[in-house]
Amino acid sequence: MLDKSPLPAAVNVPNDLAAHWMPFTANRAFKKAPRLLAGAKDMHYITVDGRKIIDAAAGMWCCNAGHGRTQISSAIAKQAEALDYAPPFQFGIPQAFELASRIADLAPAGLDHVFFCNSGSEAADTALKIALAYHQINGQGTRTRLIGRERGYHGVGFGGTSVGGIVNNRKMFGTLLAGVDHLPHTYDRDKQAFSKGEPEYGAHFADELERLVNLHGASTIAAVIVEPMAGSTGVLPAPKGYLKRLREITHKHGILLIFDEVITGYGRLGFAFAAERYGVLPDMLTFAKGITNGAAPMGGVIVRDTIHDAFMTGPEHAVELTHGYTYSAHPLACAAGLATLDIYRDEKLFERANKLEPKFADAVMSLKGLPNVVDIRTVGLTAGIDLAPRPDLPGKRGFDGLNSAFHDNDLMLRVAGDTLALTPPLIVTEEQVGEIIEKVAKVIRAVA
Ligand code: PXG
Repeated sequence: MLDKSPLPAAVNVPNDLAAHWMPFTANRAFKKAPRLLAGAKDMHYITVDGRKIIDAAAGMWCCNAGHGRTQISSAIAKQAEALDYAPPFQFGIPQAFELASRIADLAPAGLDHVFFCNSGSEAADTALKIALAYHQINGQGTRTRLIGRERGYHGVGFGGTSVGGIVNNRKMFGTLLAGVDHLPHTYDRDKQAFSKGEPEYGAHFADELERLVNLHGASTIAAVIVEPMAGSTGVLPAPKGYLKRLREITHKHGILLIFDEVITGYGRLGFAFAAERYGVLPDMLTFAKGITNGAAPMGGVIVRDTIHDAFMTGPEHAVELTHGYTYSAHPLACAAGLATLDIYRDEKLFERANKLEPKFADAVMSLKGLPNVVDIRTVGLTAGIDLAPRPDLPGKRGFDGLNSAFHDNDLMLRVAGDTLALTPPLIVTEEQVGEIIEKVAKVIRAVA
């Protein structure tokens, strides 16, 4: 029951947790043993009871430059004073144009235009809608089918949920978008277990797209969307050669290729974007999270010049793409984005992640042999550690791990089912990697 009695005059912590229905959270368990945060600086969170928790999750894959970056918070404050809000339809702010140029500059050549929104989910839905609209104005309006991948995650909009491939995210929500199909996921534990970086085995999973083309006909398929590294499903790096092959097949059949780089963008894999790491040029690339270091909501789609230019026809007074959000290119998010990109550049954080990758991979692999560890995968500054599920209660071991980490080991990590995911800020030091791994080892033993 909601406690409506008046609160004491001064409280730091809400004394009633009922009203807030938390997203993607086990609400009842949380409210019995809350994990409440009050502050953050560099590599650490501070809990409401004053404990210092090392952040092995970059918040939620967002805070690549670490926490409490005053350069970003002062940019946001300054912007809020100068211009709180400006309508993004038919009006603009200089910062939005500057940020778009800088993002396009970071992206591989050819990806030159940025459409802003506020989250990864909106970015995925935006990219899918641009794909459909592009084919329509390009005289190929029969191309309406969207292809995702099993175990893919593209947020929670109807488009992203439809092309997504995580059953628990789909099964409660009806029939979703019509005409969607899925590639198989790329994970085969027997052939790939304990791979550092891209597994040797699995490029052929891309050939399944040929099968879908044979089934549906290329002229009905608009786009394929994949994460270069599937994050939410437990860190599945692309097998060697897989993305190149997907590019060849999409190209051959006139199908657009969309990389969802919401997680892999802004340094996570040691490059500005995974497209660069893999030398593959998609037609569109979505981003969010790291663009503002998590300090303000922002997402977007980077679009190939040819696709953008195809829209720039017709009478000049007419809107070219009937899509956008009240908060597209919000001034506070633009300010945060510009300050964040300055930090990434000045501190060479992408290169730093790249250099640290082999040591990080070795450190995580040292957990092999601990109880229930059935696989470990690493790529960039990210790792997934699969724990054998408890036969009676799948997901319970992972959930207990989350709690053991937070309550007993002063560690924040991400959990996907029974997989522990590590994805620390890119400022993490080698010593801190060691500290994180020691704590993770304790967590794994605690849930054995
Ligand atoms: N695409 C990808 C690849 C993502 O990882 C989204 C889209 C959606 O972004 P928004 O901003 O709408 O949430 C994501 C989000 C986890 C975890 O623990 C990952 C995400 C979100 C929450 C938790 O792995 N990714």
